[in-house]
Amino acid sequence: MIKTPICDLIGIKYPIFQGGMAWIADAELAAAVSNAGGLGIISAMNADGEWLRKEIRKAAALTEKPFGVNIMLMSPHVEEVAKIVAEEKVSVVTTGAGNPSKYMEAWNEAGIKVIPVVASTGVAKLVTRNGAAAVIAEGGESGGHVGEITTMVLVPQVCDVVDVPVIAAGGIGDGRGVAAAFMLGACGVQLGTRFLVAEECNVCEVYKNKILKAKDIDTMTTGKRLGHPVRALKTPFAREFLKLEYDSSVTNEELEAFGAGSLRAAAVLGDEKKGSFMSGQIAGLIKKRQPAKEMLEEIFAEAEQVLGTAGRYVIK
Ligand code: TUI
Repeated sequence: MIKTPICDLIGIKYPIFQGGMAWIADAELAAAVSNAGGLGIISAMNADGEWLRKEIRKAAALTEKPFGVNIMLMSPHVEEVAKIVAEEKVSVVTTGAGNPSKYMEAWNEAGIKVIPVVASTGVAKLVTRNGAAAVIAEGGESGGHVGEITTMVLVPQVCDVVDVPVIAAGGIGDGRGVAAAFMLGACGVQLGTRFLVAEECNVCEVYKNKILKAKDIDTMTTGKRLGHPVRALKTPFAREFLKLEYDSSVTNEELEAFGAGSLRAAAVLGDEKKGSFMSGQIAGLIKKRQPAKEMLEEIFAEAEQVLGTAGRYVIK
């Protein structure tokens, strides 16, 4: 059996979070992951507060286990959703794409465990000083909005500067990745891409099939020019975005407009020309659809087996 400090902190069986993927991580996926023993997370994405309130209540009706909400700090509705998570008293709030410090006092007062995603040691130290219960150190192998530093490099450095539990994210897709994260000092993991092919994930079939077919080199990052690089599968849309990004006659506003609605176009419509199929580099490792429960059982059985052999090159 594997049990780490994050299991006790949150009240979960397996030390695994499901990433809060915009347009994808809904109440059904979150509840399925929580029921399976991990921490399911609803993405507040760019939706308004009332949508989120309904989704939180839907998840609460589907599971008695703890679940979380991910707040994307670039959302136009961030102030409203920040209030609603406190009113609804969700167990955990994770944040992404920015510094959540200004909301943290209110969330902590509401009894929420605040676990920000960080992409650098600087932000890790800052959020910990401001009351983070744990941090998710996310490397640039991840899908979606990414930082520069890889998981291998980021996780041990974050572990060295904070005294709260560290969850590793980015490039983890199976039990070997979980074991490696533990070796780097993390006591939990967050996976996004693998959950895209969970039976309970409502993302469209086109998206799931693209993940299942992807190879190691099939993702790319775009959007550096706009200050928010995004990793996604190499599709006609992503290649066109990169072309426009390198074209100095295209303004940033035009580039933003080209990208608007692209995540919904991928997740809901499966549109190759307009859709941004955000995915981590680990997609190449993901080969089968499974119910969330089976996925978690398989990942942790493998982690246990791998960790059992961790000392094999140590000569005494
Ligand atoms: O947030 C994510 N992944 C996301 S958000 C998203 S929606 C979106 N769509 C288009 C453009 C931009 C966003 C899709 N995927 N992951 C967590 C994450 N957070 N990765 C990196 C960071 C991060 C970056 C800077 C966290 C903190 C940070 O702090 C800088 C600062 O001081 O503001």
